[in-house]
Amino acid sequence: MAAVTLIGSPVSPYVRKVLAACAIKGVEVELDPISPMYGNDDFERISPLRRVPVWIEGDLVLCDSSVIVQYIEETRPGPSLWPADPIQRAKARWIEEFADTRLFDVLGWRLFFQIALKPRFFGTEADPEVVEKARDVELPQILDYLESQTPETGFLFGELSMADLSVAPAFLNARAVQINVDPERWPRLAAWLERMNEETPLGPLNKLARNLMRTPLAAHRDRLTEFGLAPASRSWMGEAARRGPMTPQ
Ligand SMILES: N[C@@H](CCC(=O)N[C@@H](CS)C(=O)NCC(=O)O)C(=O)O
Repeated sequence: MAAVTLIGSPVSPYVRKVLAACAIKGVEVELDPISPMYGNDDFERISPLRRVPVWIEGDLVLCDSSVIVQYIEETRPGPSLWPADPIQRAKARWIEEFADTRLFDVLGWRLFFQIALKPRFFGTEADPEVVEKARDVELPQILDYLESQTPETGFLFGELSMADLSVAPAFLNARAVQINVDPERWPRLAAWLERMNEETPLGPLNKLARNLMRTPLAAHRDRLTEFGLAPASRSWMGEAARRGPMTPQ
């Protein structure tokens, strides 16, 4: 199999999702840890939505974390990334879909992007109405639902699966903007998030993401080796931040 390059900063929950899948399957990748906003013209040619992660393996270019993870599952030996039972597997795929859409809309776009990235990359302040509604109305509804799906012990479907690794990463980004899961109100979810950090490959990746959040973009490549990841031999990073076709205002 050809060497793999993965484009995307581990600050992205979707990139950590793919890196966690690689860790479980023992797949080695070279990483170009760019923020998608800083992708250059070549990046836009291979990622028409200007989004990360992007997987490059020889002539194959894949966009979208779910597509990439499915490809890893189907082409690599090692432990399965999904529950064996078809009913459990279908339910796990729904949780992945919920995480990639509704959960990320609120934690990623309406909280982390608004509060942390918009001012830093585009010089515009967060919209307080968007942030307040996301924090006080939308997020509690999501957390109530996830609490109802979370067991007291173990992982969402018993063994660790992509369901867990799709939901958990964005909570780190939320925590970076002081949005936490109250353990009094959502005890199972809060305890499961601890287990995800302490007992799964997501823990070290979260540590790397926290480190990168405090590091200037230009120095991100240098941090990878400290965390056991290989930097890619080329980069798709451009000069200035640009919005993609689906970046919110
Ligand atoms: N459904 C996609 C979503 C990927 C995504 O939204 N990635 C974010 C980073 S966390 C991104 O690249 N955003 C840039 C933009 O939309 O402008 C996936 O699962 O990979």
